Amino acid sequence: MLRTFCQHHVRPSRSLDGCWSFVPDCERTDNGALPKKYTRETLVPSAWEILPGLETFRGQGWMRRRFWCSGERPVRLVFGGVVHTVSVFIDGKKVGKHYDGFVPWDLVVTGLSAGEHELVLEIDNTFGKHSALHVRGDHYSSGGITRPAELQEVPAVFIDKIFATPKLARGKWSLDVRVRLRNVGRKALERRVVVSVAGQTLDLGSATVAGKSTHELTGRVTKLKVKPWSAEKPKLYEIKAELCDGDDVVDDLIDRVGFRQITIKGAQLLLNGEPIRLRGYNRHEFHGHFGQSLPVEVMAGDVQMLKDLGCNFIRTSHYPNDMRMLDLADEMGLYIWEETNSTSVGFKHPKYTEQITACAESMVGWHFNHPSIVIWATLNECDAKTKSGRKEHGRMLQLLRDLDGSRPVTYASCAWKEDACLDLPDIISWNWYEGWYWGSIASIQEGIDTFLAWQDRASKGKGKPVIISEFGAGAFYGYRAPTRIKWTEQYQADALDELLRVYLNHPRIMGTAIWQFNDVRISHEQDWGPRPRCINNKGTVDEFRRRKLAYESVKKRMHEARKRFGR
Ligand code: ADA
Repeated sequence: MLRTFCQHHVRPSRSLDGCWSFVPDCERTDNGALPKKYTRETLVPSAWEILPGLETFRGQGWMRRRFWCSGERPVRLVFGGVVHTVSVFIDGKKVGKHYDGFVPWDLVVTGLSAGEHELVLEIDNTFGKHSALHVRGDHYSSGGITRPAELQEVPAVFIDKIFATPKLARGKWSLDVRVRLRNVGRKALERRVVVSVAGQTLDLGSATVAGKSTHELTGRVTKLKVKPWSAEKPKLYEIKAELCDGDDVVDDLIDRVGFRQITIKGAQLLLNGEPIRLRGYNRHEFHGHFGQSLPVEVMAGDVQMLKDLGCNFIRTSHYPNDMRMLDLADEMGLYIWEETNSTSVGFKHPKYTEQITACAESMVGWHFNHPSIVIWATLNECDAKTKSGRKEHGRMLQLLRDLDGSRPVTYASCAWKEDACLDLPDIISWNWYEGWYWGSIASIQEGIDTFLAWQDRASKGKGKPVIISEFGAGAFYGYRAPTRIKWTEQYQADALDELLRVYLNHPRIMGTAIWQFNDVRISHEQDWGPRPRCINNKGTVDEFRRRKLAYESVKKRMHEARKRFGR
């Protein structure tokens, strides 16, 4: 299942998860366009690095399965994530392609006859001119169908997306709703849309949708009697859009909304008018057993651990997350900063603009309704110093605002005093590694005080809310020594204890995201001294979720802050 809940009562949909045949290019013995022989059976979703012999495989792989359709309607294939460049073939004919492993995407195929068909995905996880966002770096770029996939049978005009924005005015909630219809046929067709949410029904009226195009119907649901959503009390409501042809309901889409509004007042972040402080972690989708394709059980376990730690916040470093993770955050209550797939990427890469723009559009388009997402972000540690870098930061932040004006936007900077973009975001976010890459545990307080005093005195970011979007220290799981030196679990525990003592109490800091929740594999092609085992070792838990000593220091500080702050 793509989500943790059922999205259709009317539209037939079937999971494409399960066993697929697979052949990587290093095992191919034929040289036709598509393979004739497949060497392995593998599970979808999964990362191909879990297959014996392919632990560091980077190349092309083909995945094949059969599917059945009724032949009565167009077939829509929806993929939660395929890493990272993919071409799709049905019965040997290319029907579509996609780039970027961290966003959902779909493909509609018309004219398929009733019965069985062959589906083949040609997947490429290599780096190069074709890939601006998946690059070698401090997290791994996997390969394969790493998130769930689904087949739906849709009518020629179907409901593509619901965009719902809750608004709070004078203590009353309303919901602005946009429903996007998509016509994959040639003929213009008239359809009506009815939306229901929290016991209210709103008729959005009818529209004629021209062939091969989309059309949006809009409306506002008022007089809602609803409870607000917050990380502490995550109350969700189902929103359902039904598509009517005369009196018949011919298609539907169900999503969920939470009534919350995130605003900024001076240097504060407000949720439903009340100040909030974000306390939590950067988290990579990675596990020692499963690579970059996490079973939902691991996601749920992570959320439970984060709650146990007293956290209320995750930064989805450094890419859009699996929709099931966002569903769990909605359900169990976590605030999310979600960001585009863009860490230290080069703006001059030939595919950069096209691919990052598409990534932002897909991220906001598919994840729009998650109440847990309270911040959109982009461009982690990219060029924020030069004129051209400033232009690109401005373009991307504006793009996010244009796609959704209801959430603040930011980017995480390591350009510090040379950052030329601080007037552009709503929130200033610093990756700041005092006590690890520079300074010492003893200099943490003075280091941040001096830096933030500069920010508020001399920078264009003065007075804006501040998030310390990365800070931390490395430790090898199991390396304990009375010396408490760097890389021991003790050093990490001491450093996080002091970092959190200072940052969680700092009057200027509205959000803290420790780098990082779990240890994460990095690209093996990256020859980095400080990454033994090809792992970034700054996790509070290791890649198997085994707790390091720092777990207890973090838990103590986070709970203290939660009690002091009152939420
Ligand atoms: C950066 C980067 C992270 C990670 C971190 C580290 O700030 O954003 O992805 O590489 O440093 O561990 O050094």
